Amino acid sequence: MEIKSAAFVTSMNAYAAPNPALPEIAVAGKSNVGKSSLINSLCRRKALAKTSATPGKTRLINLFLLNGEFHLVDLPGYGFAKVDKKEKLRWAEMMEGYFRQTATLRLTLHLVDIRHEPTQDDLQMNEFLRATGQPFLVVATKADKISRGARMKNLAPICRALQVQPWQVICYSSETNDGREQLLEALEKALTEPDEPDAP
Ligand SMILES: Nc1nc2c(ncn2[C@@H]2O[C@H](COP(=O)(O)OP(=O)(O)O)[C@@H](O)[C@H]2O)c(=O)[nH]1
Ligand SMILES: [Mg+2]
Repeated sequence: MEIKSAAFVTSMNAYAAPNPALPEIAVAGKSNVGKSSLINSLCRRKALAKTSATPGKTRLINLFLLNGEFHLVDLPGYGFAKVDKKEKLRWAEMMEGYFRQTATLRLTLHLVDIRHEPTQDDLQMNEFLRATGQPFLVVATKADKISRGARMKNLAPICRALQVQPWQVICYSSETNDGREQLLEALEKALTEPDEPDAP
């Protein structure tokens, strides 16, 4: 799949199904893991999604329209240490509301930093995706920050924690666009074969 066009649609405090309700791909992960950067890299745009060196900035659900065909949903990040209880609750309500109300979600990209073991929050996100039966794909971000040789070693604890196989994880770099083709293929598959039944 090629990304021929990408446009910002809207920012929402609480998810309301857009009209028209196109297929959706959601991007979830910790604050600062590289969600906005991945969206920009995927769309080959410098500042379509706002990136920030300061974690915890994106506290809204941002919607982007790609190829006029599907929505990319930039979900608010979690795990930002400085937020208070009220803010955490607000985050949980937004996320819960999103997954409850979206009827067209095809795939959630769960981003984790390739350099670190998943946090308690990452594990909770993983459990949530499994519990709700959402198809998800683990994307290990900032792959340019380690050597290629170190990838497998770094992936091992990530795979163990998130209960996926190394070959199911896409290593991604928004700096070098490494992993971009592989991710586009996965998106195309998710968008064109949404109801593929599980193997018997
Ligand atoms: N080296 C490197 N830095 C990255 C990559 N992705 C994101 N970053 C940096 O990490 C910080 C947070 O990125 P951002 O996309 O705003 O994270 P978000 O909070 O998950 O949306 C920014 O300073 C980015 O420049 C990557 O693939 N490689
Ligand atoms: Mg962001």
